[in-house]
Amino acid sequence: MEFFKGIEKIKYEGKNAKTPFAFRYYNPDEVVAGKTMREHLRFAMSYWHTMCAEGADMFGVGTIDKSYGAADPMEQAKNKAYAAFELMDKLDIDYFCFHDRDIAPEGQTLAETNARLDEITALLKDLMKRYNKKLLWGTANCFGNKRYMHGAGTAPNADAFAFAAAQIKKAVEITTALGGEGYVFWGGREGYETLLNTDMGLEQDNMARLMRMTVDYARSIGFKGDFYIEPKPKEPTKHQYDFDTATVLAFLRKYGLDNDFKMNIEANHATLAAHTFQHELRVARINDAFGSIDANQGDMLLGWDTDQFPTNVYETTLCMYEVIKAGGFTKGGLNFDAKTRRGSNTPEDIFLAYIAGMDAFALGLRMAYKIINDGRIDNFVQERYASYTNGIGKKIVDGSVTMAELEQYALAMGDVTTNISGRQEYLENVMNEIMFGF
Ligand code: XUL
Ligand code: CO
Repeated sequence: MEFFKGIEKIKYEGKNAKTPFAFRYYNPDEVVAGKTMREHLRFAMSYWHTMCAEGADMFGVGTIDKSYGAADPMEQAKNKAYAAFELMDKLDIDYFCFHDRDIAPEGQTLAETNARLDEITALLKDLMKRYNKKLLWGTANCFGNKRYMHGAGTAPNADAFAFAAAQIKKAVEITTALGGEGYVFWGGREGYETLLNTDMGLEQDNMARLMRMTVDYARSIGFKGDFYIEPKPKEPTKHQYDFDTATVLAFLRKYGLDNDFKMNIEANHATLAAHTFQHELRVARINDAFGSIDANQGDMLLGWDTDQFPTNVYETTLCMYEVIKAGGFTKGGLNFDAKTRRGSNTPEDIFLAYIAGMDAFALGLRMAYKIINDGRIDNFVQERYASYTNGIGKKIVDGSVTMAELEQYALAMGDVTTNISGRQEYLENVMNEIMFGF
């Protein structure tokens, strides 16, 4: 059965393409700096937004039907899987990401739920082989069900913790069975609404215990992928413990988990934390914790996670600049954690949205290399710190100077007279020139 009738395979047709159903900048097999664009970008489809979400919001019901011609929940789950692979095939996307509950509906009991997961996992395995698709990462939805109303790993109720552990154990098993290259923790309910009822210390200790157990169990069953934490400051909770990259790094180091986890950075989560997307990527990169990306963009006039498809080429360029500087993706990739607007309610809109996002990242990749090859920005930064390469600066960097010696140096100097301009406006114009100079 064909679910997306009338939509052919999307191909690269270049900037003069005649149809909107074509890539203008994403040319999967084109080599850019020694790797194909496909290898650089490692695009992934998010199962939850693309296959499941029907456009409902806090004020209204869905606007697009995602029942895939079936009423029975398991029939629907199967059709959804067929539709997912048709979509990935037509969009030439190599990877996908899912929560356990996206692929199979919960049953009456945990045992029934797990049996359903096994059935769908077997189907996904077949489809992955048939279509040559891979699992970028899996995760467990430990936030949707009401049992997690107070949290999962950070629940005040040990039974909820136990249930979450059982759920994550299964999610790790199916991720491993499908050869997943990663496993994500995103703590949707792992935070608090008020400190008046919260033992923050115990909650965080318990979260760390759950993560340690997960890593140990996953390794014991042969999981070879990377573990990620996906920072987000708030929503649905008022405060989430995985607030931003810096906070997560402190958490990981406190509990000795820093060698086991990297970051899955989401653009819209960065802006909710009042950071730029580039900031979060930079913090991860300089701490050797860059892993994967949830590609989307937020709306700066709205205070929540709008999960829009990324089309802002400045953002994708600065993102790919950081990715390249981090050495590129290893097991991570660009997962479109993005949904079409509620008013963009046709299957065509889903394809057009992915095309927009993929083209925006293809442009970002091309532009990031242009910036790096141009060299003006990198050279400027290098020059700006040149005083640390000799004289007193070198001694500071080498750790071979004392405060008393620095005092002597300052006394002899009189005052700082060597500050040079930061040239921000010039650098912004260099970026414009590189991106738009014809
Ligand atoms: C929520 C979010 C999640 C994670 C996976 O804001 O981004 O979908 O990516 O749980
Ligand atoms: Co996400």
